[in-house]
Amino acid sequence: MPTERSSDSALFDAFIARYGAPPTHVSRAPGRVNLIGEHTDYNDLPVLPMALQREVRLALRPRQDRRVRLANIRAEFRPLEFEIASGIPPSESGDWGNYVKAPADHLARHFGIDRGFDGLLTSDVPVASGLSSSSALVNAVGLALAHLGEIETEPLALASLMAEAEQYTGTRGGGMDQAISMGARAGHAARIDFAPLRMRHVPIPSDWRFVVADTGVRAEKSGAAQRAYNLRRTECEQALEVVGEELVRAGKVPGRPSSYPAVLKAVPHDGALAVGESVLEGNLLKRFRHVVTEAHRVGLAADMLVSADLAGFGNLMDASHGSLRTDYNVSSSELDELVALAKEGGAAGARLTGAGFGGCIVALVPLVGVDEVVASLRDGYWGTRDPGAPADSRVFVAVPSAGATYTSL
Ligand code: NG1
Repeated sequence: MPTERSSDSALFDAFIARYGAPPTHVSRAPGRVNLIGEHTDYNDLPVLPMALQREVRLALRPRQDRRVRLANIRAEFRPLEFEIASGIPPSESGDWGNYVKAPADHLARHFGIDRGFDGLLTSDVPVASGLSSSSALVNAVGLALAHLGEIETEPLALASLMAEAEQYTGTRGGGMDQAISMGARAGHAARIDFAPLRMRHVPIPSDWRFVVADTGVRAEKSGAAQRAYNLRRTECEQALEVVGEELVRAGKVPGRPSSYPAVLKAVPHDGALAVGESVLEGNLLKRFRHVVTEAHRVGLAADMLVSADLAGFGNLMDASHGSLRTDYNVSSSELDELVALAKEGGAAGARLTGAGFGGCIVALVPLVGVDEVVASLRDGYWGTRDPGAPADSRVFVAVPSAGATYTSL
């Protein structure tokens, strides 16, 4: 788990040692923690994440040709070389190189970019932990390629392109991670809506803290977790189709609604749940119920963030976790254990964050209670499992950070 980001000087020294010349630019993109709104983004329903202080940092030097040569400062990630083109052959499933090829392939298709770079990267976003290390990498590389290709785009437009680009890796993800990593504002969370992508920044009250704790169980998006994730998306699409047909039959809409927002416009929240319960069963009903109730919780939570209602926001996080566990079936015994420990330590609310199947939880804690919650998570979970692990990488206080930047050295 890459939990130690190298300092800039160590990164630059290693760059010179590798390529014989100093880097000229740095592209950086943060990971994120999603506060509430899980598995809603690919249904075009809202989310409420914030960017983290943990990030991918890419030092680079432009080339005059189409070649990309890229290495990770950690030797276990094999160096990568390829030519920018539309239709870049993917590396084997799960290889980190696919998160580099994804933006190159997509920007070549859309803008014909043809300028490569030599690069070296470092990251302290834990991999496969629900903190979006993948989109941080896609964004850092995409931002660099967009600059080298002299593409004029707004951050949110580039984020949309990066969300499309990441489909190259085989995960049918939504657009939350690329959007918050590209567009976040320091000190703020953001309510993000989709189709079209919109972002409303909301300041986080000064006495609220979000504590992140890692189960240490990796949810690799190349194997079972990817299949389970993609299956959830398909189930949501199937549920939407059945509910849409029922709305037409009942005369509530003239034609079958093609999206969840269209369903919720025709029959808001309770109405949608009632229709779902009348025509769906089994997993399709469970998935539909999670998605509709979670979207409702996001709306309420964004308002509670504005009114600094800590107890109310915490209750919504608890409800979100319950729904993800029983209706969406993406929690695990380790995630449930961390959630319980956070609550025992005094958290106002706690839930799994990201896709689930392992990874991290996030807990909302009043500033005065942070030490107790952190101690409960560290001692209660990590104390018995892996006492030697660096404490900061397992349980940490999230700092609401700014989005991606590209700078000349
Ligand atoms: P994580 O947990 O970072 O793998 C994934 C998706 C998001 C979103 C969440 C669940 C990608 C890149 N990210 O995030 O779009 O659907 O799961 O809310 O696929």
